[in-house]
Amino acid sequence: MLIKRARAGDIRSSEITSETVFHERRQIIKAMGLGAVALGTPVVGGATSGERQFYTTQAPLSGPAWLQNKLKTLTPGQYSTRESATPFEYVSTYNNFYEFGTGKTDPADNSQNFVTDPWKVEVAGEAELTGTYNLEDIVNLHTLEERVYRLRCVEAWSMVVPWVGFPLANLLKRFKPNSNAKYVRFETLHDPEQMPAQGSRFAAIDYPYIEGLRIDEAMNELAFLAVGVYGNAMPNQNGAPIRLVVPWKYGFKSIKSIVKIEFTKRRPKTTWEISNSREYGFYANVNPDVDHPRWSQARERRLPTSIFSQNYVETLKFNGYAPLVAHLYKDMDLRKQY
Ligand SMILES: Nc1nc2c(c(=O)[nH]1)N[C@H]1C(S)=C(S)[C@@H](COP(=O)(O)O)O[C@H]1N2
Ligand SMILES: [Mo]
Repeated sequence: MLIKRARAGDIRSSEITSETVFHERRQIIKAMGLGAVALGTPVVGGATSGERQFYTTQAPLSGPAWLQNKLKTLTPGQYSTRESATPFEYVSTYNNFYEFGTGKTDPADNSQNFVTDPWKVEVAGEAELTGTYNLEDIVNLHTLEERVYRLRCVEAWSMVVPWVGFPLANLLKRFKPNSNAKYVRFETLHDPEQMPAQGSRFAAIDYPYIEGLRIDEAMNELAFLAVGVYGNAMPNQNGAPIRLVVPWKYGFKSIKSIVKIEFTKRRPKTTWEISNSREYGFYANVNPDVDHPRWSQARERRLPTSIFSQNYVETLKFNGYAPLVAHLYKDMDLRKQY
């Protein structure tokens, strides 16, 4: 069953990110008695000046009706960077989503018919409650907030993305993980009919895509489940209908199009670690002091770049989120546990 409807990917960025929109929203936020300082605290993620913005949309809301209703209640969240967001047209056309191809524009080109509604998520493993749930029932329990986070890819490019979603910890706690739950494992949909690269004998990585976090990492307030960007539903190429966002780790930890979340005793084997454990570790914390075997991680190209400027910026330890996450690794040698 395929229902044609306008997708976020169909909307021109000029309709979404106009200064007027920001300005109007700021007026509303100020009228609500929330100053820029209240919205921006604590200051993490690089820039310490500038006003924290609320990126909403004037374009028609996309996604299923239940999500559109929910998006109307979107509020600015804590922990947003004050750096300005990368324009929507870059966020939604420069992607890594190997299931739809390995070129940067392949995901946007090849995912437009990807069916993401209805969608079910299974919660399994070491917890009091487990089961399979409609995405709507999961999302409706949470308040949707906007988090403007830096996203640093291991390939040394970066963006700033206004995500829409809710803290991962709020979801996990509902299932009452038991004392054996030491890790959380995430799995992407496996459906070679819809995701052509999954059926290829020459696939770059094993499918389904798997990621994982230690339980204390997963419970950190920055770990986020996103169902949208720029005040609207998640474009398919960005991991619709629900994806993880772990802003202090390299982008590959932020697994897309999640169908299963499992509490485990043992550290899960994750996709990029399986593919090449010398180059990609389980922790994958952003770290300018530990180079990738084939390139430096000391700086990054901040999108948008141009042929005239690669727009290099310095890479920050834990991608600028050290005040909120460095304690998780205080007894670890980050050169060995990369
Ligand atoms: N299932 C799945 N999740 C994935 C990937 C992927 O190929 N498949 N790529 C990862 C990588 S390497 C990055 S940098 C981010 C990119 O997210 P974006 O396209 O929304 O910027 O998604 C991550 N999540
Ligand atoms: Mo990445």
